[in-house]
Amino acid sequence: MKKEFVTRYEGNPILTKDDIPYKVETVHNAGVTKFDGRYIMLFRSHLDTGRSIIGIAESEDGFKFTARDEPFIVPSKEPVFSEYEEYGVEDPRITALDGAYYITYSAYSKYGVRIGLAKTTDFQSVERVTFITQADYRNTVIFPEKINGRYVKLDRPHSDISPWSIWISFSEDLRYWGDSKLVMKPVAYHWDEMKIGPGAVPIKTEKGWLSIYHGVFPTMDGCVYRLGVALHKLDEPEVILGVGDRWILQPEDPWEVVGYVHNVVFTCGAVAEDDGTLKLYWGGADKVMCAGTAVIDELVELCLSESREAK
Ligand code: M1P
Repeated sequence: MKKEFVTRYEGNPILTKDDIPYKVETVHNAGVTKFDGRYIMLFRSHLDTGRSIIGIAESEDGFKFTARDEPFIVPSKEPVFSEYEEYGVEDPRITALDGAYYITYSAYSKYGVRIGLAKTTDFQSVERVTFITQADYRNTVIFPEKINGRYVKLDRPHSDISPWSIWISFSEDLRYWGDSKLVMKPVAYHWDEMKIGPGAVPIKTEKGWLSIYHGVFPTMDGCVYRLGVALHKLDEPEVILGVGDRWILQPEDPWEVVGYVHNVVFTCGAVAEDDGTLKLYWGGADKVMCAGTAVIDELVELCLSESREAK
């Protein structure tokens, strides 16, 4: 039997709408980081308007989370931000960088979806920085350190000509981004053939930056969202060293197969531990939060020894 790369936590799902002190319809697609010796989770929730907000939960062990009484990020009332967040804020990713925590999130409005950047140092208050893309971008992750003096991000612009792919961009100041390049594409008749998107903030390993991404396959019964891995060169992250040919996680548990959107596992966060494992967090069927563990070296090895082409 082939190896399972991710071991699911036996207490899944770890957070659901029943655990939230205010009324929400879903709890999913959460960014997670460690802060002050604790795990902090920023999770997306649909309201019964169909629009989303971002809540916050905390944990001692990375599995049992308690949600705070109030959401953490809701659509802004401030000029400029209010215009582009009117339809909701979604899918936060958290990057620890320069002594602060930067949060990228999808901002929805009548103009489309673009990526907002927010910042916190204490997870008590949060300030908007700026928007770092125009419309039709989703799934932005910022690397946790500067590389060759520049900040680096991965994201996924929409395209009708080419399958939706992962791009890299660079910045001197986190505000203005450029030197953009496509780094990875879906592969035809493969589990990720329809579209791919960056998932968790890349994890630094001796052999490269490990990126956990999602890939989508269209079927007659709707799309299936799975997770896979890619390895970027440490000092040239635009170079992909390998992309695991096999997925590492697919919808299998009942709450991953059936939910708000069926057949979805979708990650916005993973936390690397000192023992060489990582905790992986994913939304199940856009409705609940799940967690599991994986061995970092095994994921790196999958990228290097069973690689499919990157583009
Ligand atoms: O419903 C599955 C996912 O669909 C979208 O992801 P993507 O843009 O990559 O297709 C997002 O709405 C995401 O939040 C959702 O989990």
